[in-house]
Amino acid sequence: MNEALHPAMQPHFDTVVARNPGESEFHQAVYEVMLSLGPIAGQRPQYAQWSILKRICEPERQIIFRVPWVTDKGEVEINRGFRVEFNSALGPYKGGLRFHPSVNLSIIKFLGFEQVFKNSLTGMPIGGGKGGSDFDPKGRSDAEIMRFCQSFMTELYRHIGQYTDVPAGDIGVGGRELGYLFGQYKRITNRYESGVLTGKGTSWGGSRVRKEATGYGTVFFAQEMLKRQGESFDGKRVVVSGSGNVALYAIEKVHQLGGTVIACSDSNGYLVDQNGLDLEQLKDLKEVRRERLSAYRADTAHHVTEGSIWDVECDVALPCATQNELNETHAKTLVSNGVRLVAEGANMPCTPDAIKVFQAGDVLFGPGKASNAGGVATSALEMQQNASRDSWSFDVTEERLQQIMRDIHTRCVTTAEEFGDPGNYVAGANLAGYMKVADAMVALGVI
Ligand code: NDP
Ligand code: 2IT
Repeated sequence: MNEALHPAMQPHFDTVVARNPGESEFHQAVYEVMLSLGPIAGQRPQYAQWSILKRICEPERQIIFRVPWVTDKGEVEINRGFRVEFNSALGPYKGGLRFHPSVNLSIIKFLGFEQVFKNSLTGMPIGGGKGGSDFDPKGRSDAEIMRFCQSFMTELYRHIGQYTDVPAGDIGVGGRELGYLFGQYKRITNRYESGVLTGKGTSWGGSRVRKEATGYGTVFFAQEMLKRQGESFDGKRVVVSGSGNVALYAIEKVHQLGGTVIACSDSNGYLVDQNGLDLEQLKDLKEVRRERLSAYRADTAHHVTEGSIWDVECDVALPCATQNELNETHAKTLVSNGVRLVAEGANMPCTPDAIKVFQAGDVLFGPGKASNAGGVATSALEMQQNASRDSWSFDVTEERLQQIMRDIHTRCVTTAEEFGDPGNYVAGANLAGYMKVADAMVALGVI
């Protein structure tokens, strides 16, 4: 975070740091948005009117709660649960739940803050929020996962609702966890309120394409970026970090568009196969058997536990694992290896210094707020289907997703041009996302 902020933004940023001590991820997310907002200062005085910037950095509500549960051995474990309801100017709070041992208030606040602008950028009527727990699902039995989810929802249920706050999945929370969470909500409230959670199974109120949406959406967004340069995925060598929900379906869409994914990773290392990864084997490994990548078997593949996945030479890099997984050094390696495009499938995977390296190196860079918005956008489509008690086909839903990603791309491009920074997707996404929320906040008064 070396680049100076606009003088009108710096005091606001200093206040955020002082009011939220020690929350480095949250500071970083605020810094990245404020860095892009410079051109607004002076040009759009209406946003100063009701101190929008000051209010937008303060979550509307922050909930922290105890989650007690019993292991298979009969021991009592205690975890911490979070839900940060960040901004509801555009609609009910919307955003995922993350179960990972690293989760703390700073991480949930950074994710909630990002979500506000991402959701705004989708053009759908959804506010922003995020939640989760420091619970570690790795190595836990199915029964333990169920008991944890039930205990988590026993507190969370009082804060959520289809018109209030609509959680979904994120790291460590997929279809299985959402099932247990929804079951407990239904039991406690005695309501089959489908629209209270998204990412549900398709047989009990879920939307087709939601599982695939974040990965597919990221690749659709990257496809638009390439198209603008007269290029396509055809023949491109692609590296995708992670091997979870976002990564697997990014790999699937790249393969469908004629590219070859030659590497992916998990927290124990990375897998390289210059002939292209076998997606069916990966899905079986990760979605069914819940195993480590080291269990993958192919004659031409090798598993690496040293160095970084970003050492692998490629045309396109899609970071789809976690925040700050790609730093300045990694970015320099990618640039010197000739990378053409980087699009974030994860939230804030590239550090600010890495982004500067890409931009200085003329690499097309798609920020997560824009490129990974397909997941939450399809969640909004799921809410739409629930509200009308309807269920759309895979093709219809995928077409809607692709159009949403095209629209987000156009919004980023035209806003960046409008503010005199053509081709800068970071500026375009932050400015467009911010203005829509800010307009609504001005209209709704000081609340
Ligand atoms: P999953 O839990 O399905 O997969 C996460 C993947 O990232 C796993 O391969 C995991 O490896 C790896 N990973 C997670 N944390 C770390 C870490 N600290 N260090 C190294 N590797 C790590 O999560 P998702 O695929 O859903 O989420 C991935 C990213 O995408 C997150 O940033 C999330 O916020 C973002 N995102 C998700 C959306 C969604 O709809 N799911 C929507 C938009 C963004 P391991 O198994 O070894 O832990
Ligand atoms: O970061 C994200 O956008 C998500 N984890 C998905 C949120 C959602 O409500 O679908």
